[in-house]
Amino acid sequence: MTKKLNVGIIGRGFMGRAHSNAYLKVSRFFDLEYEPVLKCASSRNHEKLKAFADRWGWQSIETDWRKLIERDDIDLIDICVPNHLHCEIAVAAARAGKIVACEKPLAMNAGEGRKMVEAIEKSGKPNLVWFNYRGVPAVALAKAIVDDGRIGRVFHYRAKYLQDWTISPKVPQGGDALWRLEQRTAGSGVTGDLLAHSIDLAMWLIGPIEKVCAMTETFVKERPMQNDPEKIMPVGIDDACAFLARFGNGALATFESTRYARGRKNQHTFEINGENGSVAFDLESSHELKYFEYDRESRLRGWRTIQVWDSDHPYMKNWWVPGCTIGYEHTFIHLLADFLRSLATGEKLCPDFKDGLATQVVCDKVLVSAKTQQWQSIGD
Ligand code: SOE
Repeated sequence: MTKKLNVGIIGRGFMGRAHSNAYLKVSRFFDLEYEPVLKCASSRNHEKLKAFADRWGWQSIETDWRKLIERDDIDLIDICVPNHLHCEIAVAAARAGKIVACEKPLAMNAGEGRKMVEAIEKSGKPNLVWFNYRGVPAVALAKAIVDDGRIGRVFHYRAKYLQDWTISPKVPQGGDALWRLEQRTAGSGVTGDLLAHSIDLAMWLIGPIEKVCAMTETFVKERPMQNDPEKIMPVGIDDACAFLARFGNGALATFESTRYARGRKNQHTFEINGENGSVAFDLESSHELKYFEYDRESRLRGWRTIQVWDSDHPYMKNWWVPGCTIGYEHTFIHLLADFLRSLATGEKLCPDFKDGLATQVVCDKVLVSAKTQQWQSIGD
């Protein structure tokens, strides 16, 4: 018998759609004890909310998220609103005894993140941060290769997250769609928005980061406000960020992110070099994992490309026949499937608020380092 899990989602933008799709599909493709029910959607604008709820099959709507949290028929609150609202909503939801799922980055800064962890730990309720790229089958395969000890001691980690959509100074900041460009609502720029993904993957794959040394740049210093185009305001976020890192296990890393890499729409890559091998991933070819194994006969040694589309690859047996590729939206479905499984078994299978906080702390230190031009220790 499946148990129903009543979901209340807050936010109806890009992530509201990605998560709604995951709630709709997960039980169709994965055998799970818990089945999400799209119970209620919440956002401020009644007309837009109604259209969103109708399109995705949410059974009811609330224009005030507080009312949603007070409802007894809701088990899980999913937060898909701009970053500046995460903390208040998550703390209220935890106090109301709900399971809480939150989009990344966890918060505006580590201070808020700590409040969120404290509230959820006090409630004892399961929690999730949607670091969806852990759900890419090729990334999960890289994790299995590293965990199996196949590449041995890790020396290097190299990550890039590149986009190009903010190059024009005419792109406004703020409002519904462009809140990621406004410091008040986003907290930071590429550091919180994109590098948070890279940092989460790096720490999941390799272990904790010990110290960082960063530089950032804001190439476009002023932008019009989306809701008031006559108003030109300074830009407070980082457009680009690059940092060096040293891991606790001694590995060295470089991370780079920008929204000014012309031609790169969402290129998210990492390469890990170990004593006995290397793995490399590029989201632009998301069904592939490059793997180099050192212990082969030297004449035959070389990088190979694993097509991660077979039924014994992570998550793939739940989809189509081998060779049929899957895409971006599936990463959310996979994370959700793991989370629902963890609700049944009590195992930790997903990034939680504590992981979100660990990434947030690194993001904060990266920004401090860029400002002070000094190395920053993560533990301080
Ligand atoms: C930014 O453009 C963005 O939408 C991020 O906010 C997402 O987390 C990333 O996965 C895709 O790019």
